[in-house]
Amino acid sequence: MNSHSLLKSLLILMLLVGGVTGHTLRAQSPVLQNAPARRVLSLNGSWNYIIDPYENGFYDYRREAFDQSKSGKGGYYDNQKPSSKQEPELIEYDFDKSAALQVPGDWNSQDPKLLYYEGTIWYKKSFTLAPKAGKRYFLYFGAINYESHIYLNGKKLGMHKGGFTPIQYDITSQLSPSGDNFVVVKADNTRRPNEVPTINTDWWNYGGITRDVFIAETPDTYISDYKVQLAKNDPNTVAGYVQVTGTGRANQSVTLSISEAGIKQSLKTDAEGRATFRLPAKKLVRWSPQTPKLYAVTLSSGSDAVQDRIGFRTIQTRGADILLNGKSTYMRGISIHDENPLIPGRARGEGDLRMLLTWAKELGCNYVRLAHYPHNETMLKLADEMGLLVWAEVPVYWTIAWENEATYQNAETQLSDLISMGKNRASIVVWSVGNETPLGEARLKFMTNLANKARSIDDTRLISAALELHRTPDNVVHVDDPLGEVLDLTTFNEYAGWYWGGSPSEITKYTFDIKYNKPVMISEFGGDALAGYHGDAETRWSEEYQEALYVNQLKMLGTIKNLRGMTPWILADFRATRRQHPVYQNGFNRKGLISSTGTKKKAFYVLQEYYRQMAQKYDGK
Ligand code: GCB
Repeated sequence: MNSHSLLKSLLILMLLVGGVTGHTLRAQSPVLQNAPARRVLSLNGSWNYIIDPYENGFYDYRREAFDQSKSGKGGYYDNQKPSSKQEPELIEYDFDKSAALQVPGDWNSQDPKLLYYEGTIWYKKSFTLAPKAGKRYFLYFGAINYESHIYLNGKKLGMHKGGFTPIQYDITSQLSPSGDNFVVVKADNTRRPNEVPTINTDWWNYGGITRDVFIAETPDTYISDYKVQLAKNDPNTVAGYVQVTGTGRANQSVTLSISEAGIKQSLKTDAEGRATFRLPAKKLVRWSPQTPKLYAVTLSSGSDAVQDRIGFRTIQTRGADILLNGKSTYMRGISIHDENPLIPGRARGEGDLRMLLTWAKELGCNYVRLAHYPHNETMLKLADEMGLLVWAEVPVYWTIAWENEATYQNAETQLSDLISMGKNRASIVVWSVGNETPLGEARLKFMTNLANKARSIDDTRLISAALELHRTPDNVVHVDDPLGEVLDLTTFNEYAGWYWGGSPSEITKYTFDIKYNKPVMISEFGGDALAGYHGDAETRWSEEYQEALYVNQLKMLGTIKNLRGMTPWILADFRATRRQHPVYQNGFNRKGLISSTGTKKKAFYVLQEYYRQMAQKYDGK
C-alpha cells in the first residue's frame, strides 16, 4: 500500500469511528435511544455567556475560522486565562466573569437586550467528571437553536444544524483524566434562506440552549437504540429491534422483558449488533387516551440495561375512518407551540409542558398537534402518560429552498431524528412532513420524498402534512393538492372568518370539495382575540368575534362527510415577530384559546362543548 492509499484508508477509518474533529463534522445521528433514562450528570443550570454578533470568538480578523487553523486555537472555546501576572497576554474575554443564562431556556426571555437578538452567543460551563475505565460518555443537548459548534476542553466535537432535535457526541476519549472539564457552545440563531426552517416563520426565533443538557454514561458495549411497538396493523404482535454498539456487539445476548405482561425474551445480536424480534402479545392492554396504559420495559445486554415505559396500540385508516386499536375515533385536538405563554418563552421543563397538556385535557382533547417542529422528548413522554394522541412535525414551513439538495438533506435528517426520538411513544400517531407549502414541481418532489422517507423508517404510523386550499367564486373550498395522494390523511389549514370569507357570520355558506377519500382533519382554523377585549361578533380582535368564529366554523366543518378531527390554532397566545398591532397584538399571535396571562377566552368554552359532544358520540362518554 503506498502512502497515499494508506492515508486514505486511515481517513476513512477515522470517519467511520467518528473520531475526527473539524468544521463540518456532524453530531451523531441517531442519538442514544432514551438518553435521559441513562445514568446522567446534568449540566443544566447557570452557563456563562458572551454575546458575539461579529463572531470575533470564531473568526480571526481575516475571517478565517480559528478552529480551522493549524493550531486549532484562538477562539473563545479555548476559555483562555492569563498564565502569569507578570506578563499577562492580551485576552479580551473572560467567561467566568461574564453574566450567566439559565439552561434550559432561550436567551431572548432572560435578558431584555436579547429579546430580538439573532446571531452568535457563546456559552460555557465547567464540570467535574473523571472518566471510569470501561465506560462511555455521551454529551447530550436536547436542542440548541439553530446552528451549534460544540467544544470540550478546547477541542471541537462538531457542528449541528436544526433547532429542535437532540445533539450528541461521544466524549469518552476527550474527557480530562483529572476530572476537570469545560464545555463551550457557540449557538447561532441567524435565519438563512436555505435552512430548515427558512427565514420567515410565524413564531419567535428563540435562540440558545433551549432544552436539557447532560452527560450520559454507558458501558463500553451498550444498547444504543431500540424499537418496541406493536407490529403494523397487528394488535397481537410486539415487533422491533435492539441495537448494541461497541466492540462486543456481535453475538451479544439481549433480554427484553415486560414483566407485568409475563414477557421475557432472550435475543441474540447479529454481526452488526442488531437483534430483531416479533413476539406474541395477545394479553397486552391497549394504550388509548381513555386508558393510557404504559408497561415497564427493560432491555439488558451484558452490563448495560435501559428501562422505558411503553404503550401498545395500533393506528390505521380505512376509507374515511381513523382506527385506533381497530375502533373509529374522532381526533379532538388542539395545536400547541413549544412555548410557555406566561414566561413568555420556550417551555423550560416538565412543569411547563405538563401545564400545556393539562390545558389541552381541560379542553376535552384526546389529541394535540405539536407544531411546527419537533417538541421536547419529555413532552412526548407526558403525552404517553396523560393519554393524548400526537401529531409530530418538522419545520418544513412555507417557502423552503425546494431546489437545494443540502436543504432537502437537512430536512430529512431532522425528520429521521424526530422519528428516532419518538418511535417508542404510543401517543405519536402522525408524522407531519410540513406546513402550508406552496404548490409547485420542486416542492412536490421534495415533500413526496420526505413522506416516503418517513414511511420507510416507520410504517406503523400515519404520514401527513398541513396542506393549503383554494376557493372558487361559487363559495366552494377545494382541497386537491397533489401531495395529498401520498399522504394517509387529508389535513389542511383553513382560515375562513379571519384571513378570508368575511366575518364569522358569513362563513357557513362555504362548502368543501375534497379530492381524496381519506380521513379529513382540519390542521388549523382560528382567529385572534385579545383576552378581556369585548365587542360584538363583528368586532375583530374581540373575544366575541373569536367565539362566533368557532361556533360558525364548527357548523361549516360539520358538512364535511369525512371529517374525523381537528387541531384548531391554537391552545395559547404565543410570541410572533410579525404580529405588530400595538393595541391588539404587541408581538403576540392572539389566536390562543388561552391568553398570555393564562385566562381562558370565550371560544375555549365553545370548543370544549363541541368536544364533549364528540366524545359522547364516538366514545360514549
Ligand atoms: C398558519 C400557520 C401558523 C400561523 C397561523 C396564523 O397557517 O400555519 O404557523 O401562526 O397560520 O396565525 O396565521
